[in-house]
This record gives sequence, structure tokens and C-alpha cells, in this order.
Amino acid sequence: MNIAANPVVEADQTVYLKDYQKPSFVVDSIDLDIQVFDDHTNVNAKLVMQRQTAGDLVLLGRDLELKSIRLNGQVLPADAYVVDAEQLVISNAPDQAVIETEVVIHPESNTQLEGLYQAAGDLFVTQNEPEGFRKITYYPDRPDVLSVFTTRVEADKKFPVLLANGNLIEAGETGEGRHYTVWQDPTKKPSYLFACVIGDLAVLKDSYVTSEGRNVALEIYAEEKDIPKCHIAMEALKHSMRWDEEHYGRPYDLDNYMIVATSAFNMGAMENKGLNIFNTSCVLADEEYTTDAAIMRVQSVIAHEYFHNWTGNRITCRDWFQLCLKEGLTVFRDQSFSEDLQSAAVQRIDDVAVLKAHQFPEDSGPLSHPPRPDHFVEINNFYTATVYEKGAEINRMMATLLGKEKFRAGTDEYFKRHDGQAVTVEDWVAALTAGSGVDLSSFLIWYNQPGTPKLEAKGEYDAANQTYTLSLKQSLKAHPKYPNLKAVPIPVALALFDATSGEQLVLSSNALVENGIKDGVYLFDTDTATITFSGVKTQPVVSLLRNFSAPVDLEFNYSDAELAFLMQYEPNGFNQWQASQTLLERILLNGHDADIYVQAIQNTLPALVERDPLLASRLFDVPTEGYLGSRIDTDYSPAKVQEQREALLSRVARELGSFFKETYATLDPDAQKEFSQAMGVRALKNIMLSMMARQGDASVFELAYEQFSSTGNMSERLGALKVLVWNDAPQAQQALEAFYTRFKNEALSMDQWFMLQAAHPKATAETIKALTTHPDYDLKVPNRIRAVTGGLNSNPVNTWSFGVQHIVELAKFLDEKNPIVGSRLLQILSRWYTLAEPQRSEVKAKLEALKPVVKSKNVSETLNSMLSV
Ligand code: B3K
Ligand code: ZN
Repeated sequence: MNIAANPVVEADQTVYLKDYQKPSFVVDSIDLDIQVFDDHTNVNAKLVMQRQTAGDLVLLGRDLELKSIRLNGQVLPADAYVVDAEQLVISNAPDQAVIETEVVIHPESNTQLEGLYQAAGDLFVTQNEPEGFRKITYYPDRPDVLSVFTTRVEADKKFPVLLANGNLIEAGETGEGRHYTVWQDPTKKPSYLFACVIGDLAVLKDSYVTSEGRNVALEIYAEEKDIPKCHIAMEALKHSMRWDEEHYGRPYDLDNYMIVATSAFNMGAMENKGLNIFNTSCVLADEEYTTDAAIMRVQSVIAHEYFHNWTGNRITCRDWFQLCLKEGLTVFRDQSFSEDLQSAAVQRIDDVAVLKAHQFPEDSGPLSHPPRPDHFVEINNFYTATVYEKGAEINRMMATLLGKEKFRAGTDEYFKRHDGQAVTVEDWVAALTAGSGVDLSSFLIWYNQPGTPKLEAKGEYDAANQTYTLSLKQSLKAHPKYPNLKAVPIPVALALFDATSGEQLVLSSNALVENGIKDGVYLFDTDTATITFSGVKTQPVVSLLRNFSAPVDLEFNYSDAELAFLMQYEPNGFNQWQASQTLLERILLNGHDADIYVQAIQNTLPALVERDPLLASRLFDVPTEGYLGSRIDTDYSPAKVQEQREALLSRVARELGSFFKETYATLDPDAQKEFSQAMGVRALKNIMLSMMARQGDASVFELAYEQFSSTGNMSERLGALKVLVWNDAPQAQQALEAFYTRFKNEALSMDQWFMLQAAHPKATAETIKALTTHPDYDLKVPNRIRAVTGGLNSNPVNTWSFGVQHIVELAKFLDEKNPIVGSRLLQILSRWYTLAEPQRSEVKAKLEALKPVVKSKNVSETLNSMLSV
């Protein structure tokens, strides 16, 4: 692959990490006054600034109508400053400068959902990370400028709720049917954490007493009808608050914590200080309206945003190159929280599945970048799987290596050193090192390099000498923008098993010490290494990279029989799943025989279904067509992959046919005590229903229709609807209509209805057209757009044929209206160059044709990178 210089995005638009400079002025305090009217909003700001280094006074601002500007009380003459589309610069400013500005903005016509925008008729919200605040007022809008915010919000009384960060210090009326509130946030914060909300919302209230005895008022704001769907989020919030005290010693620091739900939001949620704003999809949870997966996601996103209060807000990023400092650490924390909430093994399965399905392909294609990139054009393009998920894996590797106590000593040191500061990845690793007493500096290499390291391993047993030798080799694909790639430290968790009994072999401490293995983990940090175990009496089976101890692509010379062995005998569910996925990849991509797999499934699953339904539901996972496609670098034929996968599924359906049929009838989610196990039973029911449908037994449609209509649970209802619709069952249309009638006023349920139809295996361009011209399709609501593209994208055969046109048209439309979402959607096509001809050239031509048309930095940067292969 040749990633050439970028021809369209001009060099001067690229920002480099090496050019970082401290801001010349800091802001001690800001007083903001935001007055919302139907057709405009006035924003008045008073900034008390102080010089800290030589240089101009720079205020960033975009799409602002400047009405007046004063410096230290005097109107600033026009020749005393220079203003353009991005900034306002005052040269020769005095060391103490009080700047007062008046600007007009238009949230009512802001379709980009960044800055202050009207999210619905009766709701205005903000989204300021990373660079939205400059669309509200002139300000040094960068994360290393921390200030005390006092905010006055004024609007018509038809908006009874007026919120901003911090404590409410005043409220009153201004006449003419208008009212106001004043909020003061005692903690210094960067502007990207500023938020305000103006709307007509109902509220769910609760409270929490911290370990320090602080009584915190908890409030979740949503539409009146959705308040009953906020209880799971509220419980998750209290749980997160306790968890952070117990696991990291971090209590909450304000007297209130507010969450506001909106249906118009570009991503999942935002951690604004004390006033989180959430996509409804990440806060509303109710088994009647949302799926089990959505309920789990709500709990993890609530935790994620709450954990940001310490990792992100109290300690923030010096610049946006350091994004993974807060995101990688916070994802690692929310994953650990979710592991405690449900089964640790299943949570790890789900997290690794996401990593491999999204981050691995990203890191092997034209959008590959290090977790901490060293340049970008548009920072919004870097809220990626690499920054978030690979960032989390780096922290997990360090935590694995340190063990619980030392990792905690390291994080304690981090909070002690840097509370109230804007810091870098180096600061984080240095604090962990100092606190734990273990030098972790080599992990910085992980932050600075792109690409998934390949880990090649070979095992050899020498029966005569009773030794087992493991040779390891690591390598990285060259990247033109990041030369000088180095070997990274790879913690390899491993265990040896007796091939006959299935028992784990106990290795003497001598053998462990000689090989540098601690707590079952070997740190491999050179290009190659060999480790030899002695006293191994019989040929062992090795389990490598247990719990996915490092984000690497492992190639090990397992036999298929050894993988089947691990599927059955590994005591850890994650490792069982990992073995089955490796075996399946060989069957589906390399033509290995499926007999061994089918046998292993038959041996393992019936007992597991009884013992641990949730884990059992994951052990039925067969890698998706999308994932399998991402493992193919040239001459990729989506249809061939589909054919292979379908053949395997049909075989499993046939060979386990009677098991599925009998078990389906006995599965009862209501008999489970734990939510997570009930969720497992529901997942199993749906798997079995679709397996039965594969056998062509028409009576299954009656069972499905019965499940569809008799349940009050969305996962069961959707699982059954999917079987009916995807198989074009006689009851399909009736079921779709019944679903629509029942849920038409429930946006999140309707998103599922759109998605399920877009994902129909036999969908056509007409299907997509019918969905996108449906009266309930709405281009202003990213969730609805993503419902259709997400459904489409779950089927690569469709995506790469008629789907390309839909995605390209959307990218073009969103380039102007909502470039953040447009750029993200376009990335669905980033692996176009792997396709077999003629598809490859056809898709390429469509992408090329888009190039002269798009204008936003977001979409252009993505498109240029995509076409640079
Ligand atoms: N920090 C926000 C992401 C903001 C994305 C801006 N395009 C959500 C989160 O990671 O918690
Ligand atoms: Zn985050």
C-alpha cells in the first residue's frame, strides 16, 4: 500500500503534534450570558485573561456574528484586531486583559449538531468536544485553557428547564414571558466541557452519598413519556459512583450530577462537567422498548461518562493529539466495570469482538493511525476505534503486567500528581511508573505507532528431553507516514494443558523464573524470543494470549484438533471462545474441514447451555461476513464469503437440529435470577429459532410468530421478527405492521424496525429507497440514518453492490449538513481496494467522483486517505 501525500487537503490545514505551543494567555474566569430567541441567540461573554508567554491574544471563533468587542472596558477599534473565519487576533494586548464580546448565533438552523443547537422543537443542547465552543463565543477553545465558568441562560418560559454546569446560584423572570437561571461551576474546566440545556423536559430524581459524605442530587432529564425508561440508567449511575470509589478511590466532587437525553446527537454521549448530554439510545433502557444489548450499552455508557469525571475532566488532555489519554483509560475503566456487572469472560468476548471487527480493519487499511497520532486535519475524524479501543488495550496490558495493587498505586500517583491539569500520554505513563515502581516507558511505543503487530508463534515438544519450546516473533507492516517502527512490549498470557486429561499443567517456579513468566504472563519485548519449559512429561496443548492479553494478530501453529481441545477444556470462557473463533476462521477462509468444529460444539454446548446460558450464546458465534471480509486483503469476493458461511451455518443447523428444537421449547428466560443469564437465555432462544428456520421447517414460523406476539421483551420480539422477515415468512408483513402500530411513537424501537429491514439478506436498492422515503425516516436524526446504514452494512454483499450508492449519496448530503456523521459513514467503504474486480474499480470510480464535490475538512480528509492506497 502506498499512502501518498494528500493532494486536496492543503498542507497548511494539517496540524502537527510537534508544533504544540503553550497558549500565550490563560483565562481566569468567564461570565457567559446566553439568551435564546426563536430565530437567533445572543451570547455575551466576559473573559478575564492573563498573559503567560509572549505572543498574540488569540480567540477562536467560527460562524459567529460579532456585534461588539471591548478590551479593558474600551470599545476595541477595528484596526486593533484581525478577524477571519476561524479566529480573532489581538496583537499587542496588555498582560491583563478583560475581553467582552457580544455575538449572535443561530442554533435553530445548526444542522451540524456541534456548538449550541436546536435538537428538537422544544430542546436546545450543546456539544462542544472537541471544538464546538468556538461556535458559541470567541474563546481560546483548546483543552489546555482551564477556567471558572459562570453561566446565565435566558429563554422563553415555554422552555421551563434552563441548565448549565455547576451549582444553581440564581433564578428569576425578566418580563415578556421570559425567565433565566445563573449557574456557577466551582471547578476549573476547559471549554469543551461546557454545556447548557434549554428545553421542556421531565426529570427523574435520586440522590447518592459519596464515601466522603457529600450528598449528591442526581437528575435525569428526558421527555415525560420516557421517564419510566430512565431507572436502569439511574441505578447504573449510582453503581458507577460506588465502583469508582472502591476501585480507584475517586469520589464525586460536586453537589449535583445531571444527565439530559436527546434524540438528535452525533454520537453516544458527552461527559460535560456535572451535566452530561446523552443520545437517548445510551440512556433510555426498558426491556419492552429496547434490546438487551442496548440495556448493557446504556449501563456501560453511563459508567463511561461518569468515569470521565476523573479521567478526562479533573485531569484533561493538553492537546487533542492526547485524546486516547482520556478515552483509552476511560474505556478500560468502563470495560472493567461491565466485567463486574455481568460475566467477565463474556464482557471480554464482546470487547475483543468489537476490537477485531472495527479496530483491526481500521489499523490495516488507509485510515490506520497510532492511538496518539502526530498529525491531523480534522480532529473529529480521530474519535476512532484505534484511539478508544486500542487505547484501552494499552492500559489493559499495563494493568495486566502490574497486577491489581501496583496498578492502583500507579493510578493513585497519577491523580495525585495531575489533578486539575491538562497533561500528556507521557505524563500518564510516568505517573504509573513512579507509583508502581515498574518501568513502563516502553509502552509509549504502542501509543506512537500504527498497525496491529503480528505475533507469530511456534511450539515444539521434545519427548526425549521432556522440554517444550515456544518461539515468538513480532513484526509490523511498514507505514509510509510512520517510519522506524519498533518492537513493542507484548504481554503473552499462557498456560499448558495435559492433552489427555485436559488438566492445566502446574509448572515449577523454577521453570517460570527461568522463562521470566510472572502470574502466567511472559513479557515479549524483542523482535524474537524463545522460551523453553522443562519437565514436561507429555505433549502439552498450549493456550496462548489468554484473555487476549495484547491487541496483536496471533498466528500459532495449533492443529485444528488442539483448537477444538481448547474449546472444550480451557477453564476460561473467553479462551474457549477465542479457540472457536480461530478454528472457524480457518474453516471459513482457509477451507479447513468443519468436522472437528461441529464435533466440539456438540461436545461442549449442551452442558454449557444448562450451566451458563450467556457464555453458551457467545460460543455459538460464527464470525460475521464483515469480519471475515476484513481478513482478506486482495480479490475479496463478499459473495464467496457469504456462501462459505451460509454453508457452515446450514450444516450446524442440520447436525444439531433436534438439539435446537428440543432446547428451544425448554428455554425460559423468566426462570433465571440474574438479568445477564436471562439475557443469555433470550439470545439462545433467538439463535435456536433462526437455526430451526434454516432447516426449512415451516412450523418454525408459527413458533416465531407466537414468540413475537406473546412477549413483552424487545430482544425476544425482535429475534422472532427477524426470523419472519429475513425468511419472507407468510406472517412477515403482518408482524412488521403490528410492530409499527405498537411502537411508532418510540424512536429507539423504530430504529430497530428500520435496521432489521435494511439488514434483510435479500434487500435491494428498492428496499433502501422504501425505507429512506418512509415518512418516519429523518435525515436530521443521526440515529435514524445509522439504523439504515447499520442494517445495510451488516450484509457486505449488499453493502458493496447497491449499498455503495446509498452511502456515497449520504456522504455528499452530510458533507454540508452534518460532516461529522458524513465522514463516519463514508468509512464503511474504506476497504474498497481489497475487492475483486470489477467491483473494485466501480467503487473507486464512485469515490473519485465524490472528491471534487465535498467541501468539509471531515469528509475530505477521510476521502483522501481512503483513496491514497
Ligand atoms: N468524549 C465524547 C466524544 C466526543 C466526540 C466528538 N466528536 C464521548 C465520550 O467518549 O465519552
Ligand atoms: Zn469517552
